[in-house]
Amino acid sequence: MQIPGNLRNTLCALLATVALSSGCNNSKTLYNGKIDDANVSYVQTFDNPGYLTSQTMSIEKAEGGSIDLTDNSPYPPDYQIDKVKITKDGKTTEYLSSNATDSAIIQEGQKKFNEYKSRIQEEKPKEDLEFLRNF
Ligand SMILES: [Ca+2]
Repeated sequence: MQIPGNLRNTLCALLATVALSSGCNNSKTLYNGKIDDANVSYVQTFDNPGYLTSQTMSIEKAEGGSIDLTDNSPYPPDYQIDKVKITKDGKTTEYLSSNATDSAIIQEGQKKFNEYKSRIQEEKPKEDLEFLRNF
């Protein structure tokens, strides 16, 4: 079949767009809700074959301030925090595990990550049961 040049270019651009968007990282929200007085979200991102590439726990306190705890996992994910982002008083500071001077912050961030991860494991089934009952 002969396809005119212009149409072919359009089709190629369209296919490239589809290929590009399907090749983009996917993210999955494992939790998005309230734990005590904090809004918490736990999101994992995956590359195209479906390998976990990073996960971030974001915790925002009602009285102000938020933290993002990110595990930029090598394969397989190690669940060890690599980045802590602290936002308070309108300022954001990032701390990295690769930076030796940031180790106290990374350690504390790891504690929070573990703490909120187990809180999510407790809260999520309760919330889902509630949802199911009221469905
Ligand atoms: Ca890691």
